[in-house]
Amino acid sequence: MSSDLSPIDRAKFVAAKRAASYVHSGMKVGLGTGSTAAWLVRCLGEMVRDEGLRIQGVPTSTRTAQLARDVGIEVISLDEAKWLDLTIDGADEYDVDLNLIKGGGGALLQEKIVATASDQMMVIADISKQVGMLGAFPLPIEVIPFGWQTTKTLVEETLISLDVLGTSSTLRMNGDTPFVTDEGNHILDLHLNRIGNARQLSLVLNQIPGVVENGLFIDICDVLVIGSADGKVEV
Ligand code: ABF
Repeated sequence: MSSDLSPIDRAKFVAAKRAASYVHSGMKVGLGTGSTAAWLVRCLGEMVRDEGLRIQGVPTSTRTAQLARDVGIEVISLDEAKWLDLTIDGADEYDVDLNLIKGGGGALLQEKIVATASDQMMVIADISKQVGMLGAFPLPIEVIPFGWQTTKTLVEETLISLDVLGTSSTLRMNGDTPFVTDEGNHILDLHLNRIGNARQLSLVLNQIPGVVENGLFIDICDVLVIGSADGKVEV
């Protein structure tokens, strides 16, 4: 599966492959979204097909649900699962404390709900996602469409009051129209550069009416599996 991969895909693949080795029959597994998580789903699909792995997967997006079904994984809803043994997902950034920025793929809301409903969350990533301080990657926040421009103004005023560097935000677009999440919401990407106090920022953002959730994952990730292009994996 990995012979013709680009260096970056090889790094993602080896991280995903290692993470898949932690999955055993009988487990209920949260399935992340994004290109790294897609490698995981394909690896698990191979294990279902070739090794008789029996798992139930709770996808974090419609595209992951489709891929999981395509590769033969039994898909159930979070309400059917109620609680999960393990969620494995990608990230846009991670720091030394295992705090994350997620949501570049637009699925942060389901990703956060599913990860929080799991005994353990494992993040798979290539080494390029590692940062000293979160914030170089624009922080996604999911907002309801009603009054989104007012919400955007409130978010920017809040950032100014917190003295967060860089205060601009942009509405994520899909061509000529606003990007729409699986929940029917929009995404604002906050260009902050550095997030000094991620915990505080996360709490404050979620208090703004119109904000549904933000892409800071604080104290949610338990384990990092980092892949490199040379095939090495660090856990
Ligand atoms: C999801 O996919 C996200 O939360 C994150 O935004 C993104 C990472 O994508 P990729 O694995 O393609 O780099 O996990």
